[in-house]
Amino acid sequence: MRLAEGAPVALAGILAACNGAAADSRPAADSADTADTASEADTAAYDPPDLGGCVDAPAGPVVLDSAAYARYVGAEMAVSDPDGDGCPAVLASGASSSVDPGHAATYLAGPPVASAGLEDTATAVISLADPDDDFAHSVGVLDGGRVLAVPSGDLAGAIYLFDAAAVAGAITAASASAAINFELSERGGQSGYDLATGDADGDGTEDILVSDLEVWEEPSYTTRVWLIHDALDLAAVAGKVTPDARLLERVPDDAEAFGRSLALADLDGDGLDDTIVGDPAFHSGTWSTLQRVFIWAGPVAALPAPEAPAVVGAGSVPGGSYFGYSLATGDVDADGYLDLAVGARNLEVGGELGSGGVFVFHGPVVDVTADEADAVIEGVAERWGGVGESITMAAAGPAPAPLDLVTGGDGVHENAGAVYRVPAPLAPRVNLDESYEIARGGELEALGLGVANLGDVDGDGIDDIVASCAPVDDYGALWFLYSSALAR
Ligand SMILES: [Ca+2]
Ligand SMILES: [Ca+2]
Ligand SMILES: [Ca+2]
Ligand SMILES: [Ca+2]
Repeated sequence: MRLAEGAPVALAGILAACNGAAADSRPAADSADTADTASEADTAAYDPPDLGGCVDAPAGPVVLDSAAYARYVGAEMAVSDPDGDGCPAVLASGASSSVDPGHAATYLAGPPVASAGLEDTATAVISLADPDDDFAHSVGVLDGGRVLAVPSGDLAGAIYLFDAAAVAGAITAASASAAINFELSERGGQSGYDLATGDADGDGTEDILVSDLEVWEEPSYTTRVWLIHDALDLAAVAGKVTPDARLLERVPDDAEAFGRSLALADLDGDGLDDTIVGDPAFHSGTWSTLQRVFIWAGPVAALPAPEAPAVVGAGSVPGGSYFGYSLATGDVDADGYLDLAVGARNLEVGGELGSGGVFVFHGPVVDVTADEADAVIEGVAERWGGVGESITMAAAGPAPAPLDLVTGGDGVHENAGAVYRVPAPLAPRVNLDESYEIARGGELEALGLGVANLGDVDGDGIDDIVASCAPVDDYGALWFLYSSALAR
């Protein structure tokens, strides 16, 4: 079933519990009580069609729950197919917490056909964190299959690279084929807060962008982004290497969050990847108006430092909206130019602080402001709803079809969280409501912490989505939102 173009996706009413079975009951006030039994009955009765994909999806979301206290599992996600079977899996980084430390790991899982435990289902678990580590590590994919993982804690300051064939079973730093060092601040911080891969210097090989966020240097937080060239050459060197890494920018005074989001993509349309760094400025003691996205036009080669970058500014978006908190790139309007989506998870909508939203700019994108956005998606008017926490784009049909815009709002419905899918072609202004929901979390589950495009794994021609949730005082989970399953 194709999603109707130009109309809200009529997939509302899907409810699942982070720690329970999926159910397709309406999200009514009493639905939580009946979710488990309804799910079992519906799943048993449903005989899914063979669509020629990797999975025959049962009706409704398929949920992999973590049994460890990994609240932020899936805060960072990448999609890869390390075993080469043609069916992509998700690499989801997780973090432990002070309540139950020692479980920070990156899981390789899915695509599943039934809800299960994440640890039972994962085909690989990469553990790099020290036992006291609080933070997720970033994850990425290089050269189509090799896995990059960036820990914080004792192992911070290096990107560990695992050959695709090695990404199976229990994995530690000792299994890495290489460790690429980057210089950390003496004060540490959230090393590897985000990571992106692409060809920043235009030499035909992939490079790595990695950020080091929340470094406290009196009187404010300092954040840094490193660009590491020639990652594959470095990967060929056994053991630790220190690359030609460069500091893109450091902001010692403004308490910025430079590097909260990163991307490498050709936004100005010259065929060369551009280096994109989001700075939602959320560390300011006062709401900063400096929230923005920087774009260095490729090629960003070796030293000397690049010229002043182009800026996607917040325009009249009020300070404190966290414009630049999240980023996604893709050709949403199918005109051959990549487009940019910028999340502002704290945007005020309908008088409600923190409702959130997403701004979409059609490429070529150079110097623009949010006031010139080609599409504005406003979150549901709910205080701290957080729409724009996460963004991805997803095809609703064979290329070169326009792309749907998918975004998570982990605070909506009083922290149940939800994932929204806005169908292509994007209207200039979209006010999200329940008709755009493709999944909604249960009580305090904070679904929508992360979203990623899995590709079309159920074979119906429509890209499928994986989303993560970070429940309050509970365990995290990954939700697989197959288009063929949600359309019923
Ligand atoms: Ca390169
Ligand atoms: Ca370019
Ligand atoms: Ca475009
Ligand atoms: Ca699909």
